[in-house]
Amino acid sequence: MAHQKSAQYDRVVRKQYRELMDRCKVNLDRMDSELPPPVEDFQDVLKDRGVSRRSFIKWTSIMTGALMLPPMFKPMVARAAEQFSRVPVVWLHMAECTGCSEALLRTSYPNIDDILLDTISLEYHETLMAAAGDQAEQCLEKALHDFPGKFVCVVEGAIPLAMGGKYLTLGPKGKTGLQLAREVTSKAAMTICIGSCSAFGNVQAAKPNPTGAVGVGQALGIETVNIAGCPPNPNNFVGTILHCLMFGGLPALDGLGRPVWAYGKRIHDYCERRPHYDAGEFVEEWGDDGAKKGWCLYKVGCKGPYTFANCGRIRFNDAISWPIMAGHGCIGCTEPNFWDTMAPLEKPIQDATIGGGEATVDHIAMGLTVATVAGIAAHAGATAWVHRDDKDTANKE
Ligand code: FSX
Ligand code: SF4
Ligand code: F3S
Repeated sequence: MAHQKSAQYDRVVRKQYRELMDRCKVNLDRMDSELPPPVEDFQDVLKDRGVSRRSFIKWTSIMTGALMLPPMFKPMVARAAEQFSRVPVVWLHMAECTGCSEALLRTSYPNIDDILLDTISLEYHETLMAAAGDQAEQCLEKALHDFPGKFVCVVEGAIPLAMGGKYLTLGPKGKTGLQLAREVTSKAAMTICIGSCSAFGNVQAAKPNPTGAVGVGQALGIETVNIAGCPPNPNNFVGTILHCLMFGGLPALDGLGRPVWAYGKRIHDYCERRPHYDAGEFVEEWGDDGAKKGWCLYKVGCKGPYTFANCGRIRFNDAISWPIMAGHGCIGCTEPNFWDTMAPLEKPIQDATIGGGEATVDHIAMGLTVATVAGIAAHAGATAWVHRDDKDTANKE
């Protein structure tokens, strides 16, 4: 009986993937004809940077897996990567430390994600652009004029609301962050919040929050795609744009606006120290024998069991390491209010039970994976995100 059910499930999933594949091809063809022409050919850029064909193919495998797609989608990921630099992007800075831009755009040596981010068509980026003052404002006006309803608005940082938003003013006309964000996001095809400040308020909204900072979605009353993390993993931003190019719509999002493919499971589910947790082997205090043996960091405050993100799976800095591998517990940086509720505690959260809940939580996580497939299928039918008319459909699904 169980065997029959599983065979039936396999058939349904295979059929969904085949249909997705067809839609993906159609969508990529359409993107090819609709996006602005590339400044440079992507394959030439890879060659100039010394990236071999083999490395590129390896990257497509990793990215396909990260997006929770089967290997048959590798050529589609490669095609979407070639279109990546043609997506017009307007990048706004609100209240933040610019760590998100640093994490995304500065690396010691480039991998494919970095090259994609280097070649991204940044029409406006306050930190990186050479222009200042009136000139910078003109760049923004030009981008809004040239790509109405077709650019991606990326927002970094929270929006202060106290005193009518005057804790943050920008540009020669002294617009508040609130005014600027409202003006630009209302003309964008979609708004991506990069980092937990932009997504949830984060550091700027930590108690006592004198500036009244909140996340972009809350400040503007709009739906946003939240690439959470302080800073977020560049891979999750790149993968989300690739997904939009491939399927013509947003990936399935969780209740906090985070793409399920990247934030659908807990840090605890991907952690290499998990066998020690299951065996009851814990670091009791910093520097003890357990710490030297790489045991579980739960008792010294790891918040991995309460934090949803894929850090342990994709790691940082060309997959070299991630916080728990480096020896410190997760501080919950992809979750709302983590500076107030999780980061300062170097012990487990009181009253939070995880032991008896494993089966339930893992069951939910598995359900989310299936929801990803269903979500992609729904979005794939939602037509192109580059069209202003489609914004509502894409954002609501
Ligand atoms: Fe926030 Fe990003 Fe943390 Fe900093 O810009 S998510 S404080 S890493 O830089 O906004
Ligand atoms: Fe890993 Fe932290 Fe979970 Fe321990 S509690 S297994 S260190 S995520
Ligand atoms: Fe943040 Fe925890 Fe990952 S602190 S970077 S979510 S391991």
